[in-house]
Amino acid sequence: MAKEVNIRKVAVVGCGFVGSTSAYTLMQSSLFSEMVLIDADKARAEGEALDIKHGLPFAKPMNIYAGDYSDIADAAIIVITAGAAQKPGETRLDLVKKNSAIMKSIIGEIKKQDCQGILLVVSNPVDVLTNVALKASGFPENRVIGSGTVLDSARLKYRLGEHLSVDSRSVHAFIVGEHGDSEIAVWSSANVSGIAVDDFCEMRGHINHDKNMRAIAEQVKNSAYEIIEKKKATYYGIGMAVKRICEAIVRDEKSILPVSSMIHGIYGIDDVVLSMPAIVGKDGVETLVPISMSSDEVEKLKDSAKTLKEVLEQTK
Ligand code: 6V0
Repeated sequence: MAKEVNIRKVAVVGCGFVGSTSAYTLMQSSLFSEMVLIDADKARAEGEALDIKHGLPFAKPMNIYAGDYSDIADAAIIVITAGAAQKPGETRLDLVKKNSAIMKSIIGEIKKQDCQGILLVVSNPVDVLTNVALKASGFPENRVIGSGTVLDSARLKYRLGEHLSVDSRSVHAFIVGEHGDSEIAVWSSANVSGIAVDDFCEMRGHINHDKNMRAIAEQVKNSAYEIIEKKKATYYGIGMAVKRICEAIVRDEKSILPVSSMIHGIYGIDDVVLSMPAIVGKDGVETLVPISMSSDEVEKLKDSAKTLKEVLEQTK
């Protein structure tokens, strides 16, 4: 019989840069009282658990340990960050075959435990791997989420906040579609505390909207490549994004986050996993929020869905 879910327990599978940073961020969040770390390299998981534990006297008590798959049976959230990372010059989609095989093997282990928790996929290409995880696990669609464009949207908010000299938390803007090269910045609904982004730009003395917005969207899209070029991996921003998604789930916040999930029939897009704003709470994705998009943005979203479907085909 399936073990009852412990809402205060999280598992992190894959303890490289992203997994260990997510674990460190989760330790500081006080969201959980138990965290199990799993990695193909057991010594790595043990080392990370030990290192993170030494921060506990400065945080809240918590049981952190390196374990194996039998320890995840009652975890409320299983964060999957295992896989090969993007190399300089390599697109996220180049990683697809390598990481699909890893994902299938991990899901096979998770299935054996009859878990009732939520799968939060972070490994790239995240949309494709969330799809792989969904199909391989047989879990209901609401319980299989990808971190999607939560990170990209944060990068966009950050850049816009910087451009407009305003707190990035007052910027409301989404990147949707693929977490990657075909992602779309939804300018048509972007606003700063209810003021349309173009109007706010004018208020701050910026007049060249189209040029500026295009440049900002490009910077956001290329920021992972830039960081990888400079420091080999990205992990702080995604660590915070993982914490934010876990928070929405554990506290049943019903927050609107652009996580990656299975799409059925939005703008004619069907049976593909990509990011759209969604209400996220204790059951994972509760429902999608169909924000208004211009016809040009919708066309780009359809192209993004097509790209993802084609890549998914390559995994078969
Ligand atoms: P890393 O530092 O190489 O860590 C990967 C870890 O996975 C290593 O510790 C491996 O031992 C472990 N691993 C490999 N295979 C298995 C397995 N079968 N079971 C358990 N553990 C395994 O990579 P890094 O942490 O930098 O990146 C991890 C993944 O996150 C990559 O796919 C990145 O592309 C992806 N990212 C996703 C982001 C997002 O926004 N979704 C952002 C940044 C990175």
